[in-house]
Amino acid sequence: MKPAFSLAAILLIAGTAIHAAPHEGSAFIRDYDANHDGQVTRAEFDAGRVARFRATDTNGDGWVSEDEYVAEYSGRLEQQLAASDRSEEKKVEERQRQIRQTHVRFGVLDKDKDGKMTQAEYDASGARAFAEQDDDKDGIITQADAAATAAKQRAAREKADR
Ligand SMILES: [Ca+2]
Ligand SMILES: [Ca+2]
Ligand SMILES: [Ca+2]
Repeated sequence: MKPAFSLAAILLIAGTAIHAAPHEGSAFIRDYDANHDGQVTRAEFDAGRVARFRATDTNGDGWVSEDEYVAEYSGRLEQQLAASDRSEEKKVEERQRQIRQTHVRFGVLDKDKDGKMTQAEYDASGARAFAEQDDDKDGIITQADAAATAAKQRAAREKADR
């Protein structure tokens, strides 16, 4: 198996599995739809990523450490878990799984393995996430794109769970 494939698989499973339940809607669209028209353009996404990188770099030194990365993700995860109607037991499992995956993801995204995620490394991961969400590849993430992607991710995750 080529390394590029396992990277894609990790991102696919780890990136958005938390909002796989259809009634919870698309976290991707909720996160990046700045003008609230129900879809995400590339411009909205890029602006959102820049803002998120700055917010994640809590000590403002220009790069994101593993601790900063996990802390930022953990904050969003807790919001999603709070909004979810799953049982507490399931939430504990989900939390452990997601945090573990987030550490793995940091290691994968930190391409030169210096423990620092630069804006360029962060942007590369964002570009992949956008492409993955844009099911019909027209450069805009609509609810239909998000639903199609969520269905694929559910299938991938069920496979990974087996
Ligand atoms: Ca929008
Ligand atoms: Ca930092
Ligand atoms: Ca699209």
